[in-house]
Amino acid sequence: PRTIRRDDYTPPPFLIDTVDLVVELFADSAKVVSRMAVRRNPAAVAKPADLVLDGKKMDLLSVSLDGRAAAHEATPETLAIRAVPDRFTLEIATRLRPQDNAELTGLYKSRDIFCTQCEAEGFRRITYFLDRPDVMARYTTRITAEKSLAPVLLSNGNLVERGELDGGRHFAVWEDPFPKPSYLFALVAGPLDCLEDRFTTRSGREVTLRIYVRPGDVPRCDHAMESLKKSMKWDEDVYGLEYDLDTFMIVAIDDFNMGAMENKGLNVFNSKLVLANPETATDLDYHSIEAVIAHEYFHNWTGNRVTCRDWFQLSLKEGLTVLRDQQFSADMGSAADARIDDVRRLRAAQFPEDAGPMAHPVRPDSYIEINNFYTATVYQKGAEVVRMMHTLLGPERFRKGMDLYFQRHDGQAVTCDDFANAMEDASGVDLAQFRLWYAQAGTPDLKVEGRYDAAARRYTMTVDQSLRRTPGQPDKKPMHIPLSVGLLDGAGRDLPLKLAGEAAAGGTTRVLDVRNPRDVFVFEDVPEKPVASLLRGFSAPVKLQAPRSEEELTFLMAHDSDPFARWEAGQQLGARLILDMVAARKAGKPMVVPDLFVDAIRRTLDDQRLDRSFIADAVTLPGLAFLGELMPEIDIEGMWAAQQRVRGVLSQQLADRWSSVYDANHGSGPYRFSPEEVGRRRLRSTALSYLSTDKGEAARRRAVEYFENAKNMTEQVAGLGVLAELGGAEGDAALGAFHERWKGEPLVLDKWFGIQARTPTGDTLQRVKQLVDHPSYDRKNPNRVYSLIGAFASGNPVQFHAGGGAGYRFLADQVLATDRFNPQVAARLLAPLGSWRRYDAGRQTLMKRELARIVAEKGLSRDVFEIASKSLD
Ligand code: DPP
Ligand code: ZN
Repeated sequence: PRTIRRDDYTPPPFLIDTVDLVVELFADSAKVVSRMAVRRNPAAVAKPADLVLDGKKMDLLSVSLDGRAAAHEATPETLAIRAVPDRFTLEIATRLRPQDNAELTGLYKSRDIFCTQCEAEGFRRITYFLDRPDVMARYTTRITAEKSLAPVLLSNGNLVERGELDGGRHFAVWEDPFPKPSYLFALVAGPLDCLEDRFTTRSGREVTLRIYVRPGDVPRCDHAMESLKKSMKWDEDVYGLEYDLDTFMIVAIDDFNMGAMENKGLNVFNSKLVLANPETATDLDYHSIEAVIAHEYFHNWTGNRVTCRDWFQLSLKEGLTVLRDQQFSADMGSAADARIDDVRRLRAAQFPEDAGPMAHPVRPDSYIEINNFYTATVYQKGAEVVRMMHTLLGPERFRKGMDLYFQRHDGQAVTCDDFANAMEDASGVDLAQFRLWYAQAGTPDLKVEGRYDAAARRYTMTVDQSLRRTPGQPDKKPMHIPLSVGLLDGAGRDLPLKLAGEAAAGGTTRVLDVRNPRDVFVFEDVPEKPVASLLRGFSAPVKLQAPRSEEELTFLMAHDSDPFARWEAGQQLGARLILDMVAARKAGKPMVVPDLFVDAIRRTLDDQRLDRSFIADAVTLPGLAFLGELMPEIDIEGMWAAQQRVRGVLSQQLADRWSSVYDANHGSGPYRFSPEEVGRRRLRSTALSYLSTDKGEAARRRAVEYFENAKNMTEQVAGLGVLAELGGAEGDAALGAFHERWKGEPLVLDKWFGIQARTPTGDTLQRVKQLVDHPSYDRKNPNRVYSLIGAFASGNPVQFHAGGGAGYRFLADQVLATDRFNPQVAARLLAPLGSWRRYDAGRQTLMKRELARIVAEKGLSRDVFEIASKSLD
């Protein structure tokens, strides 16, 4: 397969100004006629005689140029129109079979609903086109279908006409006034009901909002609709950005490879990110729905009005839009929890990616299959990069930069550099070195040491940065890293900060510009030896090493005024002692949990000033993915044993606390999705989980009671998770009861699959294998696959890496089977095998063996080939 390189970019030789599509839908096929106004691009470098369009997996019926037959030649992935004039109308007819399209890209059927997914390169499966984001056209779409089969016909933009046709058919014509790249095209047709609402923009535009779902699901759309209205208001308030069409539509689809898609005026969503009521959706679902509705809505400006020049610039829209949805979530709930959540995710998914064979810059340099680059690096680290600009510029100048970006580039397809230029020009802040964040892969290591000179009342902070080599990038340059710090006095109060050379102290949190392999920062007029609070708010996506004593960390846990840093101190302390225990275990010594840690957790539980979500975050031990990243060689059994030991000790020694937390947070009244109520439920289920650690009779009784009395899905799932881990008769009974109750609700059963796949104890692999054959499982539905196979391979390291390679073999078998019909999903499953270098020699051999078996397979997709082969390199 061919490698596509960023440096090879050239402007398109032709432009397409308008596209008139006629899509006729039938039970067993679809016919598409596309009429395009094409002209040569004056900015093109080359002047080829032929127009070469992208296209695959369809039947070409006819081609005509200015109404006459045109000389053309088709290959499996292109269509060349010979010797074309400078300006012409091209008409192409194709036939496709949406009902056989299991790749879920292009035009496909999700049960009885026709829908499309065109990002990144799906439009070329609908018709031949210049399927690249820098070709922007105005679309008119006429859809026809049998009325009884597809009463609702939708596409982008505004509905301009609809009516009846002969033979029980009908039609609708949609016109999108905004030029857009083909990846934002969408079409939906089928039996759908909708929830309708209105929103008035601040300049007085009346917008009709519609959420389309399967008949019967309308009562589950209220939360999505509220989330949409909040998002629209927030974008006006915070960024001055208004919606620009008369209608905004969301459609929920059951078979969807990703979370959701921001098609202009017609967002298509995975139904799990739309449908919610308290009986079927958890707090986490409510939260995800709010965040993803916001994300896709925000794309209307950051992605649609201003789009990407080429797919290497994907983070231009994704990093920026993730940052915007993170800011939104922070404003809707607790900012501290939101930030902790962002960082947890980054560390669990992106840090391992940055340390593995698929490590790539936020703006990648090459790819074989672009679908493999919708990654944690492009999304989450990309958001961190934009957030760092926000930190360096401050909120006002950042907003000026955004305004300038839209002023300059509205209606254009641009690059990450264009974005950085706008930020730089609007603020006057030099971002030359900062741009390395787009170019260099890998997570920087930051070493910070402090020294206090009592006589001079001076505190000196020495910061060393380094960046390890990553594939294709052996040598790295020093980065520009914003390091946010504070200094605490002996009573835990923030000291005013004055850097050497400054006339007066300014503020208690300062952002230091780290730019060199070593930087030294001197704070003056420091009255006593301070405790440094480092990387406040997680001001940069780095791994921080600082030689702080356990006492200093517990001090920060109790006093730091920055909630992120306060939480982080606990995580660092927890990680340190777990890793010490792993080392002790390996050396055949006992694993000891120091009293200091137990005391610190007890103080956190007793601190009346903290909100419940924060307490729940703070008493949750660092996860295995995060811990693994801190080890030279990942010792799964060691980490698991140590983590369980700490849990056991906390469970025993703080038993009275867990009991009282559990009792005090019982809650009453109907379900509400509010930060307070979510926090209460989280804290209570965290306590339940600690209370269940000993697996005793009392614990089992309590868990059963909690599960059986659950008043909403959040509590049911929490109870089921605990019972599944406890196992035995209670575990089986609860799993059986849950399935019996929810067998008609696939989205709820995903939780059932997921809990079983993530159970760290028992014979999980055997169970997962049985579940693959369960009548409620559907190997063609991405949500089922991610819930079962994905959860096992990515969410259950203890079991995945156990059993002498049986988990690896199972995953490889699933990848190969899935690759035959859905390469995107198959490639996503594969990631855990790529981390083989991080394990012991025995596991390395076993993991590589499976990767080699995959690479050797005939007829492998580009998607899976790229990940598997790069993983072996
Ligand atoms: N562009 C989508 C998103 O919003 C992904 N397909 O992330
Ligand atoms: Zn996005």
